[in-house]
Amino acid sequence: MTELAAVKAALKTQAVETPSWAYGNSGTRFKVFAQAGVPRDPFEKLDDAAKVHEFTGVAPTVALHIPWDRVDDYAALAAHAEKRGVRIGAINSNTFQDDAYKLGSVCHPDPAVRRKAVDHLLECVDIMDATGSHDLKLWFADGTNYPGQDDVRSRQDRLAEGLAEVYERLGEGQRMLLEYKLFEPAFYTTDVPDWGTAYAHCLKLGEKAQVVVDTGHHAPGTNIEFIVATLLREGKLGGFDFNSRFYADDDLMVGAADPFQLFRIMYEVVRGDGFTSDVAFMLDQCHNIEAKIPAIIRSVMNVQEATAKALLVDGPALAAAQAAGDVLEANAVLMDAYNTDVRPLLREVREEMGLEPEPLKAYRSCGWAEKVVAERVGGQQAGWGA
Ligand code: LRH
Ligand code: MN
Ligand code: MN
Repeated sequence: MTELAAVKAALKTQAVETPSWAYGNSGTRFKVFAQAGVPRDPFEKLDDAAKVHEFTGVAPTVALHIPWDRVDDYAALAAHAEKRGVRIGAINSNTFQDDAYKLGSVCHPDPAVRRKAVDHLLECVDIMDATGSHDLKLWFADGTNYPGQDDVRSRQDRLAEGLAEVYERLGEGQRMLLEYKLFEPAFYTTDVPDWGTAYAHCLKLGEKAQVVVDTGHHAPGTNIEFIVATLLREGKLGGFDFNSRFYADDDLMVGAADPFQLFRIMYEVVRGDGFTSDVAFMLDQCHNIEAKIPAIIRSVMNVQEATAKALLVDGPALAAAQAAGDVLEANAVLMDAYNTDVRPLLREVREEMGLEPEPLKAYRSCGWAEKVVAERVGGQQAGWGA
């Protein structure tokens, strides 16, 4: 295979998972701007996700968030996905929107609340069984607002205990993906604030536990690609929640705020064989003011463009420059790849996949947006922000 053929082959097998909640109405804590035609239930979210896959060819799975996507019959939901040409991806737990969770969920000082939280996580594994999903994605809003509010060490013990119970329940081929976040909603301590804490818990739990890097969950200036490289080296990178941030957890389209950072991350993924291992490339975004399906298509394309550039890095030239201590040349090799216009290459890749070369143009002219605006009245909110 020529080098270019190998790049194209990698791009064709890329899989970006889209989040069900990105298809629903969402907003900030100040206002949810409702849009016409948004899905009214999880089945319709899958219909929209299928459109993203139809026009990009690389978005075959859809993450669910429970209870936002609660249905009576999960097997029916999975069958619906299959009929539309997509599959159910990660099951995201939600232990942050019940009154009971004011002081935390799995780290709560009251064992009854911890029980409720762990039961919810176990329910999520049941949903994985019913839908064929193999990833349980855990993010905890747990933390404290004031020094002294609770014992930091005891909270870690409670977390470890809860995670261990859920870990034991995982079946063959199922994973637990633990996501960290620096702050919010807790403002003093967060119980899983960083990759180190997530890594320590995952290491203790075992092979089926891995870390999720949400690109919006770091302090400004954090070198995320270094974290990616480290986790990959340790076999502990389970996946990404991709999005962009300008300030905090902004959940904007990935690659919008800092495409160079996305390229650097994807380069470490390529360098660490992340494409051949089981890393889940998920989006975790909210489209508050922009049209949702086109925004998700744009996001998938942004990931593709960063990936294409990362794949184009001239590895031998880079290694030679690095070995020679040629700082400027090494940097130039990387920047050459970053500055390549990969859009013609991606148009070619799509045509070879039997797709329209311009996914956004193709989507806009397919009539889906007009159809759902006419048919769907009373779109569902993504779950928060009201
Ligand atoms: C938390 C988070 C986590 C949740 C999602 C809705 O900020 O990133 O992944 O499940 O947002
Ligand atoms: Mn996330
Ligand atoms: Mn987030």
